[in-house]
Amino acid sequence: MHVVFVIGTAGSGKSLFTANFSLFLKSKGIDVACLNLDPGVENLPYTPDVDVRAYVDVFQLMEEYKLGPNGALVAACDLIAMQIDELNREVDELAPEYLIVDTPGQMELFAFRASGPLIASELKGEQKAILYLFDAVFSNNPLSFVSNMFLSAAVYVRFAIPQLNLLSKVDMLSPERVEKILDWATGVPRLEAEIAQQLSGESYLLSKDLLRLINRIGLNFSLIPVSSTDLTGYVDVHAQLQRLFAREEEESEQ
Ligand SMILES: Nc1nc2c(ncn2[C@@H]2O[C@H](COP(=O)(O)OP(=O)(O)OP(=O)(O)O)[C@@H](O)[C@H]2O)c(=O)[nH]1
Ligand SMILES: [Mg+2]
Repeated sequence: MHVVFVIGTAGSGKSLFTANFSLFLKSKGIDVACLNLDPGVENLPYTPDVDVRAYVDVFQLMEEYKLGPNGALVAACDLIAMQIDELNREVDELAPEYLIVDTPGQMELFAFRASGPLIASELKGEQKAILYLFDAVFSNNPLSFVSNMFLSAAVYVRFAIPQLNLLSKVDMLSPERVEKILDWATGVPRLEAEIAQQLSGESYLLSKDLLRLINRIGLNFSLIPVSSTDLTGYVDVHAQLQRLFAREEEESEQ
């Protein structure tokens, strides 16, 4: 089983991507299941095959422990980690080829607390990958783009799972803007030049240093442009996932 975690900032398109990418894989004859890990979501654009909301009720937590919405979400994510055997049992029964995992809207809940990486490592699956979504609208300026690179790098460091970076919602920008962002992703000097144009003094030096640091870590930020309304880029995401899983398999056999 291939497990694919879909992670990204709030509203970056995780749930719609989960919905449509799973339909895309099904149309290729692949057996797919969707797991919803977002305990606070009210409406989903797909029917999850496994749903954490069956195990934790955010509204009940708010009532019972007198928590606010964020406190209840934090508690819910920690409780999910305790239900991992149940989730694995449900997934085992389905035994899909691909399990697409839609993660909580508030990325920090999943990525930066202990429960997220624990859930990711305890979920069964021979091979795992993360798809990190760069929201195109939120990346449409060099400084926001660098912030997103940092978030993506932080996710990579937290999970230590092979990761692909996607530029989501590309239909919301002009093709020229999309090209520009894709170009920043692979050309740090060009991104640096844009930052130099927009900033000066301390802010410029700090951003430049941060960017060089990310570059030195050697992460690959080349982005796969996707749109979940036009369904563009899905073929590429699937191809790159297959390559990534094949590489993992080869490495595990060595
Ligand atoms: N135009 C456009 N809109 C999109 C795309 N993907 C998602 N959206 C819209 O963006 C909004 C947020 O999408 P979701 O899929 O709910 O994003 P999410 O990351 O799951 O959001 P949270 O879980 O609330 O953080 C919805 O209104 C979607 O219809 C896309 O590719 N293009
Ligand atoms: Mg969502």
